[in-house]
Amino acid sequence: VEASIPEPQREAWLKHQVSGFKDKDGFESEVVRHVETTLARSMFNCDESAAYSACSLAFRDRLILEWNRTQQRQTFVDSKRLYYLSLEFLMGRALDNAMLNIGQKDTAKAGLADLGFRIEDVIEQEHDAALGNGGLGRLAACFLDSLASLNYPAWGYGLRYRYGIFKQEIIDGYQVEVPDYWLDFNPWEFPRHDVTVDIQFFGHVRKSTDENGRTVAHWEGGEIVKAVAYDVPIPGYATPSTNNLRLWSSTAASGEFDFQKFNNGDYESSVADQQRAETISAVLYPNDNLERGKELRLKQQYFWVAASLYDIVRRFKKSKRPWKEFPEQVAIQLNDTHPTLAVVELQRILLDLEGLEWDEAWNIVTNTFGYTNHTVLPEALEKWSVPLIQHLLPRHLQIIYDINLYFLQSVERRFPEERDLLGRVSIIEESQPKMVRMAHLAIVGSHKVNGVAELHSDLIKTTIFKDFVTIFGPDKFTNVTNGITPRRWLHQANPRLSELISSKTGGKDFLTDLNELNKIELYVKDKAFRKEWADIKLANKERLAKHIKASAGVTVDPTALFDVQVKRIHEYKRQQLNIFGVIHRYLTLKAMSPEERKKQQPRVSIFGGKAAPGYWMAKQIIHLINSVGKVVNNDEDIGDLLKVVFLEDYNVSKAEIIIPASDISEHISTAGTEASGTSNMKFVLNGGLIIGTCDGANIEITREIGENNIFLFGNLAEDVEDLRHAHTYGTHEIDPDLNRVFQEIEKGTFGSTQDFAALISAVRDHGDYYLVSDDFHSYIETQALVDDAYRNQEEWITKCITSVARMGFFSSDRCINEYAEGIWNIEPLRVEKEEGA
Ligand code: NBY
Repeated sequence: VEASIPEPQREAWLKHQVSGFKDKDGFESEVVRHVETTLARSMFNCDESAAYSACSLAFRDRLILEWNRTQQRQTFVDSKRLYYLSLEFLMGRALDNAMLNIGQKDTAKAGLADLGFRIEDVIEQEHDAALGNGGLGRLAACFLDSLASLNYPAWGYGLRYRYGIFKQEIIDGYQVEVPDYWLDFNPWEFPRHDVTVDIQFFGHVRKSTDENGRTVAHWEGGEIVKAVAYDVPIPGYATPSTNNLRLWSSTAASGEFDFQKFNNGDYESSVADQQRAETISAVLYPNDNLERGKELRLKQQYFWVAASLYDIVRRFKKSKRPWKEFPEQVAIQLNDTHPTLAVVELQRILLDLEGLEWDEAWNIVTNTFGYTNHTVLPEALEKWSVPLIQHLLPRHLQIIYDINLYFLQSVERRFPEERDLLGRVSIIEESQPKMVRMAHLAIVGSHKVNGVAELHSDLIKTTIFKDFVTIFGPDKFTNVTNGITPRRWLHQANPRLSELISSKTGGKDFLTDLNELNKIELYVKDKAFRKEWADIKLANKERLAKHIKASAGVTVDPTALFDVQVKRIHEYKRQQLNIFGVIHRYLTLKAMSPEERKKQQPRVSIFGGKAAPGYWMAKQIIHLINSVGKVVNNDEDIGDLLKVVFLEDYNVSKAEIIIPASDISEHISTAGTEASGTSNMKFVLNGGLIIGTCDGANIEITREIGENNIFLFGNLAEDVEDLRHAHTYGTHEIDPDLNRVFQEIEKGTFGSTQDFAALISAVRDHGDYYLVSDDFHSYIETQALVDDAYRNQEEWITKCITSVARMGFFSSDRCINEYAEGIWNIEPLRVEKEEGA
């Protein structure tokens, strides 16, 4: 149906064109209007939550107008678009970000004050949009901010989970998971009940022959679930460009079957069908870096991928271009292997529905996709069982087999001598049951494959994907080092530091060109600048100290060294190394005379992060941290010399409080296991130093800021294999200091020894896979260097300022420009600023 208004009537539309609020007065009247009409309340029952809702709606109205103009412009120019497919978008709060990106936070602050509210309290009302696990999901959110800020035509596609990542409660020192129902009232989404796609599952494949003698496959039967689009506007910073994040929600298809059941009086089963359909988008899987092969997860993946591709193809077909131009109009990036079925689905559309020949279709497919790998951990590499795919997606399995056949044939022709090569690179693993290796499928189906930091990109080329480099050549494999958005992670999270920087760099340009930060290096010796710098850090630490008191009940001294490790709890990230080090510190302090103790640097060890609900070892680590805290924090010999805090429910909005308050943060993964890390960048950007291993982006951070400004320790990635081999086949000597720590735990100093036995035996008896003992001594020594360095506050501040000045490289703007040029081949498209806005 043509929905466009005919020419003669358009004048009426133009005459009544809507525009958002322009100033404080306009803002206030929008807020009052929303309170009184949209929310049906009044000044007699307007609490902070209502103020939040109304304020958000006022901003949302503005955003959607710019969204409309951006989308119209993109449709009109019809240039190439990027589609970023990610099962996770860890957005955090939207209101503060929208106010800052639009440049109207001061307006809102004054307006809210007139209406009787403090803007900070209003911002605090918002529930985090927590549709992600950790780094991978937050990276997607930073990318959306940069894409919009750089005016790239780009959409994100994801799932609208009813429950985001669980809320973490700490009860008696243990993690307890509570569901995160966040959609009660979400002013940031626009339901598009008119944008729906029917998604098919199960059924069978029938083959027929068309008039040209060509075999045609028909996927028939099975069941249909309906995908409904929800759009979230993504504002660019200091630009009218507003991109779209489209999230799909599942619901029952209102097909004949339902009606029949209903008419037959089978009301219960028609409700059950509805519920079963809604289950698909109900919950985010809470595993990071672990794949578990659940059927519902595969359903999620296909549901989301099929809906997104249908949408993308529908948009392309409107342009009436020939199919071969598809890759000139469309770039699709696969955020890890989670959306890899998109490769198969596009091939199916072109082959079965559009009637293209295999080779022509496959050419289009491979020129469209790019694949980003985020891990080398074997347990995180996705595999799906062949029988499961056969059952759920019978036609897709056939296509996967055909892709594999043609791929292996070409490999065999080129490497006839290499008998083992075929088995190693095959998309199908010949196990029992057979498995589809999603990373292999993603590589074969894409024109570029990238890692997320230099070391990681080198590692995938020399280890897990080595054979594919031989087959496709080295140019297919590339690196794009991760980045973070300075808008959220500096300007929003640390407004005073942002203000100080802008006063020295000549305005806010550093927020769109982060290399401008290097100008502050000129002020590294400026007394007033340094004083203000130190004041800001202290104020941020005071704010965190208040939060620690309120949430964990622990009193901490804001002048102590704040040592922070916040990230998902995982053995490879080695929170156990950190807590063993804390115990070592405690024992060392206990052994000192009171006089000696007075000379020691006071420290607060702050932990935060969620363990996957099924990851027992990670949960034991949390329990140990809390148990150590309970003992240390109540030891009168120790006092303020050492406090140990576990902050409950680490998420994006808590990160915005924690990160600006750190003096040192820990990024201490076993070398070669952390693909990049992105919080390392956030901490340094906020004037904190880091202690870390030679892993992920730590290496490039060192290169940028200088090795005098970072505390590196531990074995190198190149030595890990040999060390592990020695643990298993040689004698495994545990570091003596670490052994003392183990003995103390086993004495029961920190309570129930049973729970902690597994943490100890992983190191002592089971091969110490993560090299905790090998790195322990070097870690303890380096922590002592941190204490010494911190005592020299003048030197310390110099290190901090110098580091911040050199962090320009780690903007996600740089990162997105690299993708745009090297992988997506897309150009910015500016939208003119609206008259009078
Ligand atoms: O991606 C992280 C990496 O660990 C980190 O080093 C990197 O900086 C970041 C961005 O590139 N990976 C990550 O967060 N992965 C997940 O959250 C994740 C989630 C689900 C699954 C696997 C990994 N899964 O298979 O279900």
